[in-house]
Amino acid sequence: MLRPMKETTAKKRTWAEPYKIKMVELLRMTTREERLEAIRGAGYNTFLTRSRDVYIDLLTDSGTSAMSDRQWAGMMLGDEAYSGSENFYNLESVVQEYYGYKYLVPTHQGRGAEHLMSQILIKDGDHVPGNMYFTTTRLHQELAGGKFVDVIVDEAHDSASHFPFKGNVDLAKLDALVQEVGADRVPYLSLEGNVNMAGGQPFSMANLRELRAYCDKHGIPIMLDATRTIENAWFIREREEGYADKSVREILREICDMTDGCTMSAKKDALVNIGGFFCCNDDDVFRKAQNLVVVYEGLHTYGGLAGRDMEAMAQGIREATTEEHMAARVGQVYYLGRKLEDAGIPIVEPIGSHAIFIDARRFLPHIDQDDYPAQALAAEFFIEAGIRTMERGNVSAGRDPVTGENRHPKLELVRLTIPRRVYTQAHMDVVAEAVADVYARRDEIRGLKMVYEPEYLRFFQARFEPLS
Ligand code: PM9
Repeated sequence: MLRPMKETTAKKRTWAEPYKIKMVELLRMTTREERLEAIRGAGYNTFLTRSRDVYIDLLTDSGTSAMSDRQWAGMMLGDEAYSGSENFYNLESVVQEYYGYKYLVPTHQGRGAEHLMSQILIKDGDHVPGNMYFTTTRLHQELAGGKFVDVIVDEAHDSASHFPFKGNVDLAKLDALVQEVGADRVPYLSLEGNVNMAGGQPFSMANLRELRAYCDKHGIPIMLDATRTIENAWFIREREEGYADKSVREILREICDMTDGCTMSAKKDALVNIGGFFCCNDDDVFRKAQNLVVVYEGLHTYGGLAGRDMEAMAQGIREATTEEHMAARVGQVYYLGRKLEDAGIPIVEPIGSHAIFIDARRFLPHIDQDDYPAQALAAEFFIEAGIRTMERGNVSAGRDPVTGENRHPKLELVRLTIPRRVYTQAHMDVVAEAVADVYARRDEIRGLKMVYEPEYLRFFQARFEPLS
C-alpha cells in the first residue's frame, strides 16, 4: 500500500538551505543577439555552448555541485602518493559504512565503473535487463557485446502518469526475457536508483524485495546504478508505507544490502566535481575489477582520481545523506516544478529529485519527433534567457545498432537539471518566467535537422540547423 505523496517537498516552505554562502562566482549576463550567435556557433547543441555565455546553467547536476568548507578542507589533506593513499582507505571505509558493499574500486567517474563492470560481467550475445536505459550505461553494455532490454514499468514511459514509483521493474517483462533467452544469458539486472531518463523516478523497496526473490531463484545478480540512490532513498521515505520513521541513511543501506554491487558517478549524489567507483561483494569479480582498473583508469587505490578528490568524495557522502541536505535538495526542485505546473507547462509527473523534465511533445505538438523538438526547445531556452538545459529524447536515444534507425523514445524531454547547493530561489523564479515566456510564443518555434552526427553518444557533439 502506498501512502499519498506528502506535501513536505511541495508548495509550503518547510525547509531552507542548511548552509550559508561564503564565496560567490560571478555570472555574466548577455544580450539576445549574443546568445543567438552563440547557439548558432554551437550548432544548436547546448553541450557545445561555452559556459561563459550561460547565465543559469541547468545542463546537468553532474560534477556541478558546490562543495562545502569541510570538503575543501579535505582537499588539503590529499595524500598524493601513487599507491596506498590514506584518502583511498578513508573513502573505502566511508563507502563500506554508507553503501555497505565489501569491495571498492575507485574510478575517474561513473562511466569508468560501467566500463569495468560491463567488460567483466557481460559475454557476447548476453541480454542485460534494466529499468530504462542510460546513455553511457547502455553503450558500455553494447560495447561489451550485450543487448540492453528495457523492463521498466509502462508508467515510466508516460510523462503524465502520477505513479509514485515509475522506477520499478515490471517483473512480468523481466520474466518474459529470462524465459526467452535463459537465465544463463542474463549476466545481471541493471537497476538504477531514481531513474534519470524517466524523469528522476524512484523504485520502491517492495519492488526491490520482489526482484531480489526473483533473481535469487534464477541466479541473477542485481547491480545497482547508485548515482542518485540517496535521492531514491528519500522518496522511499516520503512515499512508501513503513519507511516514514527511517533515516535516508538506513534506507540507502537497505537498498544496497539487497543488491550485489554498484557503479557510481559520485559527481551527482556525492557532491563532488569528479569521481566514481565500482563496488561488489564477490571476491572473483573484485579481483578482476582491481586488475582491469589498472589498464584503463589507474592504480586500484586511486582509479584515475587525485587523493584530494577521494577525500572530498568521502566527506560529500557524509553530507549528502543528511536529512537537512536532502530536504533542501528536493525542496528546491519541487519549488521550480510547482511554479512550472502553475504556469501550465507540461512536465513529467511526479516531480523528480534532480531535475524538472519538460515534455517537448506536449509543449511543441506541431514538431515531428524526427525534427528533434526537445533539441529545438533546449536551444530556445538558451536564446530566451541564457538558461542552458539538455535534450533527453530522440537525439539522446540514438540509433538502433541493428536497424540504424532513430530509436524514437516515447519520452521527448528537455531536462532542467538543478545543481546541488548552487542556485537560489530567485534563480528558480527567473527560470520559471523564461520558460513561461517561451511557452507563450511556442507556435513560432521550428524543428531542427541534424547536420553532423558522431558515432557514439551523439547528443554530446551532434550539430543542427534550423528547418526553414
Ligand atoms: N549522467 C547527466 O547529466 C552526465 C553525463 S550524460 C549526459 O545526467 C547515470 C544514472 C548517470 C550518469 C551520468 C552516469 C555516468 C551513469 N549513470 O557522467 O560518467 O546519470 O560520471 O556517469 C549525466 P559519469
